[in-house]
Amino acid sequence: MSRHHRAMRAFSAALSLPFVAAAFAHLMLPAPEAKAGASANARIILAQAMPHAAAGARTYKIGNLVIEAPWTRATPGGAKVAGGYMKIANSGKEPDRLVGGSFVRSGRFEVHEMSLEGDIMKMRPLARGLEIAPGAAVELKPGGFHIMFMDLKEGLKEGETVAGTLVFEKAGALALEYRVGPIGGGAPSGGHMGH
Ligand SMILES: [Cu+2]
Repeated sequence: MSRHHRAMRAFSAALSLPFVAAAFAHLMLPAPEAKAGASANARIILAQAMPHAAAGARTYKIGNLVIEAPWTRATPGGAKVAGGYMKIANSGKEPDRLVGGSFVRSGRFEVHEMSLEGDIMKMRPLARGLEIAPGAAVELKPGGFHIMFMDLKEGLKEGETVAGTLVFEKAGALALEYRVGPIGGGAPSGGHMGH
């Protein structure tokens, strides 16, 4: 079993199944506004309320990109991976791509996509990075596109801010801080909330 698979299992265990299902369902079902907006809007992933990140969220700008409310989650004891989330909007005329970055607490930084294969959520690195189309916004969120902080050197605690960078193909590098929200819905042991 690869290092990535182990990391993936640990990450999945940190999420509650109902939450993942809800987040994924949101990603798959276009909201009414998106349907009305014709094909030009088809690539826009609409923002979902993100209560963890709402208070004191920061917005960053670089070139034509606006990065809103970067956040991550507190890690259960010993976890070696965490997800990074934010909304990235591109007001320019050209596409740009999130191609890399860093996070001071982790050894590695990857940009991932998630998809449901059968009953199993799988995630994989995006080889060419994540495209942000002109005039569009992409939300990185649990159950969808996300940044994966791997080989964490130290756990993340709720209420902290942790520095990092994002690197865009055209806009360049941006320094930012992630707010650390609470451990996601599931039991700290990784068990599901089964009732
Ligand atoms: Cu991932």
